[in-house]
Amino acid sequence: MQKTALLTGITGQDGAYLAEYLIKKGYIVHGIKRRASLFNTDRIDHLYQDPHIENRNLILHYGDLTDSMNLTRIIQEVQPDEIYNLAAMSHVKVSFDTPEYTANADGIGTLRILEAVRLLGLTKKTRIYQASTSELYGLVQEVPQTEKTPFYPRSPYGVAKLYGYWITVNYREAYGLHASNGILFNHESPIRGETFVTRKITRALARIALGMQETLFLGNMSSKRDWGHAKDYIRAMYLILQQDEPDDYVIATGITTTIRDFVKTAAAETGLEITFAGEGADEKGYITAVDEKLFTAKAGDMYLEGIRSRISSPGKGNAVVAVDPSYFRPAEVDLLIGDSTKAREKLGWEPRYDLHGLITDMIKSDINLMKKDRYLKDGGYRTMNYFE
Ligand code: NDP
Ligand code: GDR
Repeated sequence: MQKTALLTGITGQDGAYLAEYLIKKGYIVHGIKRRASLFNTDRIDHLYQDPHIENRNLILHYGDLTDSMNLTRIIQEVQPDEIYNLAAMSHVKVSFDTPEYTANADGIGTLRILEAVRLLGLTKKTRIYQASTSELYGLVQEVPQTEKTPFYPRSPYGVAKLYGYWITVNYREAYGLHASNGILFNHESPIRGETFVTRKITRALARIALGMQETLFLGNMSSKRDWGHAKDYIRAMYLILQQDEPDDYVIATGITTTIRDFVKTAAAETGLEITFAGEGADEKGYITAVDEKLFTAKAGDMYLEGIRSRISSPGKGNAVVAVDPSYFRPAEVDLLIGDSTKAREKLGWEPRYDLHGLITDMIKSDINLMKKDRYLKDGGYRTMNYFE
């Protein structure tokens, strides 16, 4: 029997990878996209089929997590075997600017889906995956974090997701729904949103290498994150819904790295040695050496002269990384490191990428992307400024 899945947030990073994965497994995938003034289906364009052809395996519906009637109607029409609730206002810093909307979409949005499944009499048929997050741990109460570590969210996003987590548990216990939380630690990829720190770094380094950007401005470079590859993490979502019993699982690599070290490693991947000098808001990063052979292989020899001119001693010359305190958060999550023993033992889940593999993938893709911009610019065509 061909299975049907409904994905909220299908236009996002995880939605795009999961849709591709499920289609390859033979699913019919339905997705909810928001109405936007521009096309917002870039990440799933390669899967998208002309709506005029029959027997499509990817079908999109307009919708929004803040609209119960819309969600109920779509769930009724689709009668999904599995729902993956991936939609969210997912930016922690932005959640401080839009706390009410974040609570509505990320918190109550989860309730709307659970309640629609219940009201439509689908409790026995439809399994639900809730995209929970390591941001629940916030001010961490234990290192590393497991399924048993108490939560202490530190942002409107984290608090909204806390509601999403518990309402999922509550519907499971109260109504017997097959509803599970994946407590996923940060996961990144070449299609990660451009304003999350890893992608911001890999894109900026690619632009610096090609002579298109002077400086990368960052916020707190001392926080530590447990970063995995999104391709590995969407496999865990699928496995969670294939279990006989619903449950909650931590998905993480178990290795944590500072933002500063991510910058250094991503730069090294491009052939650039970055050395930091200074403290706090005055900390800056300088290109102190170039591995010309590696740089040529990654970026091309036509950019060598430009990058040589950026070499300087730490503390002197023109920095390529600087701090902009406007990126600091009103409350920060300093350290995340997950223990995914339960997922490894019960789901048989293992990540295939390590941090180095993730960075290689992201840098390669961003250099390609920025080369396209560079050619367009050199040809006199308009390109985006990408100001955040
Ligand atoms: P993205 O920000 O890339 O994607 C979010 C998706 O949600 C997009 O499709 C977006 O649409 C959609 N969306 C946002 N608001 C609404 C709304 N009100 N109604 C309907 N759709 C909406 O996130 P990721 O793919 O990285 O993450 C997927 C989920 O996992 C999110 O819930 C996130 O909070 C959670 N998570 C992510 C982690 C990570 O490291 N990536 C870790 C742990 C949890 P549009 O494209 O139009 O903006
Ligand atoms: P996070 O990811 O908040 O962990 O949430 P993000 O990449 O935004 O920040 C990680 C850390 O980097 C620091 N930082 C910066 N962050 C951004 N975005 N921009 C900067 O310039 C910058 N400089 C330093 C941050 O302060 C933070 O400490 C992500 C999202 O995907 C959530 O949806 C998800 O739930 C969690 O990961 C797990």
